[in-house]
Amino acid sequence: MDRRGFSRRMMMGGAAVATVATSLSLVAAKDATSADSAASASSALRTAPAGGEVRRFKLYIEKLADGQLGYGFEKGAATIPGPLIELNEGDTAYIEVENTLDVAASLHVHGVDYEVSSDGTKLSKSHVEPGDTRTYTWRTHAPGRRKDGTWRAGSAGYWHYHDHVVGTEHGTTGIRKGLYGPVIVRRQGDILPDKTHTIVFNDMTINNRPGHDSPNFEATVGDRIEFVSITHGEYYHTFHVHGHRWADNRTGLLTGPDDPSRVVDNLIVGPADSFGFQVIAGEGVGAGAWMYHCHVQSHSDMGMAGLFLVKKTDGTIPGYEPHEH
Ligand SMILES: [Cu+2]
Repeated sequence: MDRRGFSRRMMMGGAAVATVATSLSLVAAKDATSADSAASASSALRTAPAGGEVRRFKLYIEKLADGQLGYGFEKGAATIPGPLIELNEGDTAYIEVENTLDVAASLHVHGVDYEVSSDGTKLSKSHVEPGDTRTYTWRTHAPGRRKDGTWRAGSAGYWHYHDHVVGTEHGTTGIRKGLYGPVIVRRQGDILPDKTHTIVFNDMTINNRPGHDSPNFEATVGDRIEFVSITHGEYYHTFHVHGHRWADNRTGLLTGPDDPSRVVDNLIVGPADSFGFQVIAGEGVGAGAWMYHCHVQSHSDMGMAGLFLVKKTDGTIPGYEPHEH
């Protein structure tokens, strides 16, 4: 256990727990001096279990107070982006969608397996009329060899769902007004984060927030933070985070010293792209108000920028004046 893990446990636990953690941490710290520190940290990692479960979700499609649209797990609780749907390879998800709008809407997903009756398009008559409810079925699978010897990819990945009906037969108005959300399918053994944040570049907004009012995301130094990046709308963007890097592969993490994946801190993205990655907040750089933004200069100048607020364990952020942003 490293110092950051120790400090976080101090903050999270009560005094009695903290005392135990202190003595354990000291022993662990001694061992770590002679061992590889990464190996020491990995002993505390949580990983994704095997899939194969049947999962049931209820999604409400709603109009928000400001006229935008959102998906939510509970009535009156719709958000932009919609809630994260997290599955493990092999899971089947039944998603009951209730459309509370006065126009038809749908749920269309990328990346997972579904029959055309769960496509979420008018073309396949798999939309939801106003006031109606429809259950969409998503299946996922682990990778494996086909009978012909070729390799079939698994479902694991950073995907997303969105409306495909409101406004046009491609859901252009629905997406523009906020009907989208993240899907993560994990493979058994994938490292689980402490927290997941979704950042959607939609036209010139981030998560449909107006320019210069983009969402900020908070973490404490040492937290394992997962970001899901999704793009919608009319434009191309580039996704950039200050002070942190990731691997341009399925998980955003290198699997070992010989993993050939390119390490990046900036990726070009276009409509309906999605990817995700994990960072250790402030690793090697410390606490701070780290910007994330679209790196198309005119876009960042128009407000496509927000903050990854990485706090010290005492809750402070060096050099950060909240009112400056
Ligand atoms: Cu941009």
